[in-house]
Amino acid sequence: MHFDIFTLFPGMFEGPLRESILKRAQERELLSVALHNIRDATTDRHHVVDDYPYGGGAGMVMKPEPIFAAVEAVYQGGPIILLTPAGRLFTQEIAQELAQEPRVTLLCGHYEGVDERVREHLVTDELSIGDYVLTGGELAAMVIVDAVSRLMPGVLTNASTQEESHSSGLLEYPQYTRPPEFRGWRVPDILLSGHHEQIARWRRKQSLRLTRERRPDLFAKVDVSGKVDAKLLRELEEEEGK
Ligand code: JCQ
Repeated sequence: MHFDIFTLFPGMFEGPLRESILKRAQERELLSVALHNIRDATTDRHHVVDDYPYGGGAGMVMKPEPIFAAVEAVYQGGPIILLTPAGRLFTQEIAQELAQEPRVTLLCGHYEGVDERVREHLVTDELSIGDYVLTGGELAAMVIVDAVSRLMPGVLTNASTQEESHSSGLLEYPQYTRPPEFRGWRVPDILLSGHHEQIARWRRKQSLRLTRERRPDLFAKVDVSGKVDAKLLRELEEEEGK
């Protein structure tokens, strides 16, 4: 999979892309990321990328010409995504859809925003990573590259990403490692027992408990009508003295 990222600050991506799993995915040619500096597509003497907003007001707006020129010089198809607080909320489901695409273009806005003609006539999708305002779209773009890349076949060598939180719709169960006792705090006996069926049941129960408690919004969307889940939920209610 190939990402083209258009930004005024390509250096912001170097740390995250040069470490750990994303670095390995690039070395193994499962992932490629091309960083394009929008300023390189300016044609004026002073390489101006922003200008005052028509109608007045605070801040600057990114000019349309260098953005169109930069994207059109390399574009070979696929979605052109603007990162913006005004976008559709980025979810695991959208990450799964983007992981099917051979090429994705990410456009990082700065200043007070980008000229509306970029949104209307270049961008195909607008995504938000959450209800807060960043100094620019770069960190949001990095979140998308990370969440999508780890879903591509071969990028994660361990753990099936199918059985994890947000694909099942439930939060992850608690994890423990050695030692079995630390400062007097014991690992639950069931996890040391080697009874795989009982361990799976304990984990499912913990996921149900945690999701119901912390994320009632997610819990409401999960189908818990099956025999096993119904029994686990009755046990939880019993334990809680309900
Ligand atoms: C992305 N959640 C927050 C900030 C304007 C394109 O216009 C703008 C873009 C930004 C950067 O993105 C975010 C963001 N998801 O702040 C203001």
